[in-house]
Amino acid sequence: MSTLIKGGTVVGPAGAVPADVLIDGEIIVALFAPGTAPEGPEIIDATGKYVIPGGVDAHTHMELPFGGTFASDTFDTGTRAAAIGGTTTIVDFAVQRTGEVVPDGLAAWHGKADGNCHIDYAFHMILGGVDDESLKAMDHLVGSEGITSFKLFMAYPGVFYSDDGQILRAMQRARENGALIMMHAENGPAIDVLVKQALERGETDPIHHGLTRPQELEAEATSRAIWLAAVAADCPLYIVHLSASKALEQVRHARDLGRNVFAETCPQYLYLTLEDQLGAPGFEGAKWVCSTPLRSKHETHRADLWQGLRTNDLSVVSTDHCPFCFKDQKELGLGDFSKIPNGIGSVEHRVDLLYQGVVDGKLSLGRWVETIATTPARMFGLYPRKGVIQPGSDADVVVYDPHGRTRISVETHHMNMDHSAWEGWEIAGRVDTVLSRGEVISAGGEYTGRAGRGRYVKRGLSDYLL
Ligand code: DUC
Ligand code: ZN
Ligand code: ZN
Ligand code: ZN
Repeated sequence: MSTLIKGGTVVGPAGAVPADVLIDGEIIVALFAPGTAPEGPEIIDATGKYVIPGGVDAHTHMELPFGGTFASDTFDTGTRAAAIGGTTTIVDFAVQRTGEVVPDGLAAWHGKADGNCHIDYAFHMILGGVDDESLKAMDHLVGSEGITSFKLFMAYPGVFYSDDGQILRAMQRARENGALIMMHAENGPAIDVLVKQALERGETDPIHHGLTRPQELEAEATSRAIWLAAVAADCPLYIVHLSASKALEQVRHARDLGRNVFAETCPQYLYLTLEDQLGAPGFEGAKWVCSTPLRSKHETHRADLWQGLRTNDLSVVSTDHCPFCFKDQKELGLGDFSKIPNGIGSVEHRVDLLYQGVVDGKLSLGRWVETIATTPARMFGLYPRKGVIQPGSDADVVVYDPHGRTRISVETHHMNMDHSAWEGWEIAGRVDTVLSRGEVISAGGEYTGRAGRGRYVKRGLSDYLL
């Protein structure tokens, strides 16, 4: 079956051009100057709208085990919400839990995801312990499983944490097998000291989560990761969920030196602040507990992050979608902020939230598409199958209405969460129609996809490997 998306403006990193997009089956087969396409195919009218590659969210955590509970979105609920919000591929983090072997962690993740996803999905692997066995498993994942990126944690001693020696070994191995190392860059042992001291002073409210994770400890870990990667023969390094000006400075400096260092930020750091959390009554601030934490509006973070996106010192916007309900989940931290599960859920809103940046004059149209779709696809070995509208690519396409508006609320969102960190936000733009591999799965607010239609995608090596 063939479909023509007609009358719209196709947007990619290089800018916007009026064109009609012809899809045959699951694949984009041609672009035509307006009005020059052959007659016959089914028409999707995109007049007055943007036609963009489906979003690629390279950082999600469906069902992540954390602090004695699990992230509240399953692969079913989470990928459905993603799809409705214009994201057609996620890269989720499979987890090797500490004490578990990598293949068991991976099998468990396929067990959660396979047959349940509404859109295509791929995995990174969190290494919960770096040793001879996991390093060997890393080679196997890169060579045979389509998993070409590995996340390590400098935070959370005793849980996911790797020490500097383990990090160096994993980086050296990545340099050999072509993988990318993703880093949660916060100095965990130092944070643990601050947390303990705060609790001893009786400071138990959610706000102390952020206050005990100062940006200096993010910057220090970011810098340390950058230098460890240098020692590992310039292993490519990707800093996840970068939140703060001083950490960005480290990345910018490394990139100015020509180092193969990349970073992502997330919508919450571009828009939300510590003061949003402070303003919430009582324990409600727990809704904004995430790591890295939200930063103060009185400092330069948000403006610096937007600038970093423009200058490409920040290459990607992912959500770090890690939803927990308030009831029974966030509430685990009543009386002790350190027991609040860390995470905010936004997988449904990333495309819209970043379009608001275009409207606000903070991001160009081309850069919008590049940071939410094209670069994540290239960074994580999904390109040109994903992240671009060109002949031969999967027909993952979003028709985006720049004149529409989106209101975010727990009443209307599709994520499995009993609250929204973005409650009441009114933003410009609206996802109109979503195609995943040629199939219309969402149109005009009506969802027609189904669980199980999403396929596991084996990824190649990063385009950014040198
Ligand atoms: N880091 C993440 O990337 N996600 C959730 C929690 C965390 O610390
Ligand atoms: Zn295998
Ligand atoms: Zn992290
Ligand atoms: Zn994460």
